[in-house]
This record gives sequence, structure tokens and C-alpha cells, in this order.
Amino acid sequence: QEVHAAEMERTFIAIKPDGVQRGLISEIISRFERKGFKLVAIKLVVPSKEFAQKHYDDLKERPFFNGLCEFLSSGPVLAMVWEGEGVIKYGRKLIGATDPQKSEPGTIRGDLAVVVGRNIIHGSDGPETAKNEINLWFEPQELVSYTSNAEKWLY
Ligand code: 3AN
Repeated sequence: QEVHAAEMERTFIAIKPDGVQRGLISEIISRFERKGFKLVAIKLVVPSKEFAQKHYDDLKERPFFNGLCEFLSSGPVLAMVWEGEGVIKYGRKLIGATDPQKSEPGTIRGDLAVVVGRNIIHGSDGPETAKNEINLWFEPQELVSYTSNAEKWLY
């Protein structure tokens, strides 16, 4: 049955500078695509350190906060919004545990990353953060609403 796009759950996913520079963009996007989630916004940006601090505001008391913000602003980040039923929670499942030493094989971090400070990808951890992060990284008009008619392109 059809679910109107405006009602569909959305999450913010970002490939961090290490993932971009290691050439993992297509690998990571393909995992979300093959699962069946829908890409509704994407852009490559180098965030300022101030912007990174806003993004990681909830971690500002942590000892690694400064290094984390330096790192996020050190190069291009691929910012995306993905849409689909359960995408926030399942996106986190695709990503794997924060510490790549603890993420299961088969997850993005489990397969592709080694240390927590360079864990290649970010994903919103709940509905509230998803909304805030999408608003922080994207203008409303950058989110594209469309109905997928895949069968139209198959012959
Ligand atoms: P997640 O990214 O899985 O939601 P958070 O929100 O706890 O995890 O942490 C955000 C980011 O902070 C992580 N992706 C990681 O890059 C960094 N981070 C978390 N814990 C540490 C740590 N102990 N040392 C260095 N960086 C950390």
C-alpha cells in the first residue's frame, strides 16, 4: 500500500572525511539502496569547525569533543537524508556499534572501520535527533519528494 512521502520516516546519514577519502561512498550508499531505503537529499560539504560543534552539541562535555569536531571539519563530508519505514533504527543497525572493535561483521563499521575516532559514518540516533540534524544540514527545498516507479525503467 502507498504511504505518503510526507509521512515517511527520515534520518540523517553522513559519511565522514575518513570514509570519503578512503573511497567508501559508493560502498556505503549501495548498502542503504539495496536495503530498499530511498535517498531524498545528498551533498558533499566541508563543514566549518563551528558547524561541527553544533552537530555534535550533545557531546560537548566529552573529552574527545574537540578532536571529533576538528576531524569532522577536516575535509569533505557526504551529507544525506534517507527515507523509509524504520530507517532511523535500521540505519543504525546497518552502521553498527560506535566502536568498530565491537561492531559485528556485516555492518558498515564492522566491515570497513577499525577505531572509534575514525568510524567513517554518522547516523541519527532517534526521531528527535534525526529531525534536528536534517534541519541543521539541509534547507527544506534540498529534500526531494518523489514516488519511485522502478518498473517504468525496466524493459
Ligand atoms: P554514534 O556515532 O555511534 O552515534 P556517539 O554519538 O556516541 O556514537 O559518538 C559520536 C562520535 O564520537 C562517534 N561516531 C565517534 O566518532 C566519536 N566517539 C565516540 N566515542 C569516542 C571515543 N571514546 N573516542 C573518540 N571518539 C569517540
